[in-house]
Amino acid sequence: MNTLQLTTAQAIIRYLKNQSVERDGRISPFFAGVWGIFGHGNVAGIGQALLENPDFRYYFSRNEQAQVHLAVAYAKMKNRLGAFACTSSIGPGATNMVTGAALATINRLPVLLLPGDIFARRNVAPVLQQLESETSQDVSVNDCFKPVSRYWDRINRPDQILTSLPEAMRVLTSVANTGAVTIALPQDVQTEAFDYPVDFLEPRIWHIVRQPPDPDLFQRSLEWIRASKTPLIIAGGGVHYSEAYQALSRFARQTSIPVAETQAGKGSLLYDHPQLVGAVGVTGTLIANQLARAADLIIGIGTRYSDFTTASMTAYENPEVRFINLNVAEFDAHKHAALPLVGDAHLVLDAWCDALKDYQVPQNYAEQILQGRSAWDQEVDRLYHLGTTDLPAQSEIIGALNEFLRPQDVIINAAGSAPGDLHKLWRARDHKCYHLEYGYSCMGYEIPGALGIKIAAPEREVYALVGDGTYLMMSSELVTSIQEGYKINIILVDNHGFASIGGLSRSLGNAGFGTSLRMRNPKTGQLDGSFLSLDFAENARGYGAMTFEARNMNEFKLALEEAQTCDRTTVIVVHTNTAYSVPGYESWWDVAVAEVSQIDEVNKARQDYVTKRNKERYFF
Ligand SMILES: Cc1ncc(C[n+]2csc(CCOP(=O)(O)OP(=O)(O)O)c2C)c(N)n1
Ligand SMILES: [Mg+2]
Repeated sequence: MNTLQLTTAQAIIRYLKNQSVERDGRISPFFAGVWGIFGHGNVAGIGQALLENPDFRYYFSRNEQAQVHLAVAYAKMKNRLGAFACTSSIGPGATNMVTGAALATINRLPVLLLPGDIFARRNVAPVLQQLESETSQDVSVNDCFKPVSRYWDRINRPDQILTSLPEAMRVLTSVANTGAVTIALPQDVQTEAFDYPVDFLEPRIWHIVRQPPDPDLFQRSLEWIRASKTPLIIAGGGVHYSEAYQALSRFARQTSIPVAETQAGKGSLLYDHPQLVGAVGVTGTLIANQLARAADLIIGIGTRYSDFTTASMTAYENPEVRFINLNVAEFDAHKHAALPLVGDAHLVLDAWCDALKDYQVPQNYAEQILQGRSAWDQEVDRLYHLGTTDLPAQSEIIGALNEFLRPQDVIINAAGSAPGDLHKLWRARDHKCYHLEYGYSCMGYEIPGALGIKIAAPEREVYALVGDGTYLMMSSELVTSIQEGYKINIILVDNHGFASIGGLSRSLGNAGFGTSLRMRNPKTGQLDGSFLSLDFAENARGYGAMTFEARNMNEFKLALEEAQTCDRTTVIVVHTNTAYSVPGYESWWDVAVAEVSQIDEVNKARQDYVTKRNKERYFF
């Protein structure tokens, strides 16, 4: 057997750069490189290996959590056909990645995490940053990754990567099981040499499967669809990952079945598609929520049915409603006692098109869809153009962005009041123009995420809509965007704190307590003093960004135009008026309210809560 003597870390990097994926006859390298921050736990191991392999690019992030966000956004933009690895030192560098790992796994997006770990050779323990245990020497902080990883391993001998890395690749390229993969790398093992089989380091192509459905269940799905008078498709992220856009569009046109979209599924159809009824659920459109309520058949395609999609299980009121779940993951396919069609969305939608040539929704239903769509279009126009002259509404900011961006440009967001507004209001004119991380809804995802998208698709302009709360939590990758020469655009909405959680707090009788950016007030002892005086533009300028500030719509539109001419990252700080919030449209979200309280408003909110919770359903 031909072998090559390498350190564990050198072998890992060589292996990673030789992995490719293939789908529909197209082959591409799987890894675009490694993001990392060096410390003593990886600098002389993985760091040394990266130095020796300049053709496998090392990217230097500011924060380990952010680098995972960045990697995940890249993978999402690539519809999971590409990914990054992330290296960290041991201890805090490693645990900083745990949040990113959870986000990746929840959103079913691939990322390979290579946290440094404590010495496998234990004689020098406890090493700097080691968590000691009295009951085991086989515990480190990296055990925290176990519940948030789809595959987890610790490499205690150099030869273990021979079996571990192929497992990592199997999971990363699995359509049903992908997510965060964590391979913890003890600091000493990274540097130990071993004679690796040359075959192990040869190029390898992983086929991304398109799984056909079970034939019997497929036949039954045809019967269920034919029997349905008021079906509704809910398109989730799976439509993107299967790249089933054309198939879905054709099926919806042919049958006139309306299509609603989850956050991850938005962009499955373009906004002018005649069957698209828009967002569904808590942040849904009026027409989509009305159709969901009355539907006798929900066809979920690539959706996890989060509580935002199901309106906390209150969305489907028809006593006869049943579900067909088309999903690559058996786990999701079985939700809500559905007919579980485990398979690829593209394949099944094509097969439905062929088999259901005789099916059309009833005429009156088709008309309801048309009318609902046109009424919604007017509502969006209204919210885009409220006509403020002073501090604008967030919906106007979104409208101006939607009208300014080219179809292929990307809007990204994850947390705050913007996800709901964007879900309802964004008009998608390109399948990949809308990027919402709403599985984990993690504040801080937006700026690193924007950079990940830009690296995945440099030909597109990327605009991150970022709350002031979110900006304060994680703004540092602005620096990385400048370092790497990738221009991203930040629209920073300054509304003095958490408009979203503040509104939620007030709606539940809690007076917005602790949700605005105010000084501690010596008189009350509370955080109800004057607003913090924050100059976000000054802050971003310090990072090297081009900055603009707007206090009305005219200034905002002007800033957008000026930012477009800049050759590097831009930040537009726009001050808004939260009084003009976008309403909800006949939906509900279960946020538990105190059962007893000394505050009248809380007791009232509780009564309302108990009534609404009664509408939550189980499906057996
Ligand atoms: C990391 C993280 N911490 C806390 C939350 C809970 N949370 C959701 S939205 C929000 C406030 C966001 O404030 P901001 O970014 O200013 O957006 P706005 O609500 O003003 O639109 C918080 C704290 C979260 N989603 N992510
Ligand atoms: Mg805010």
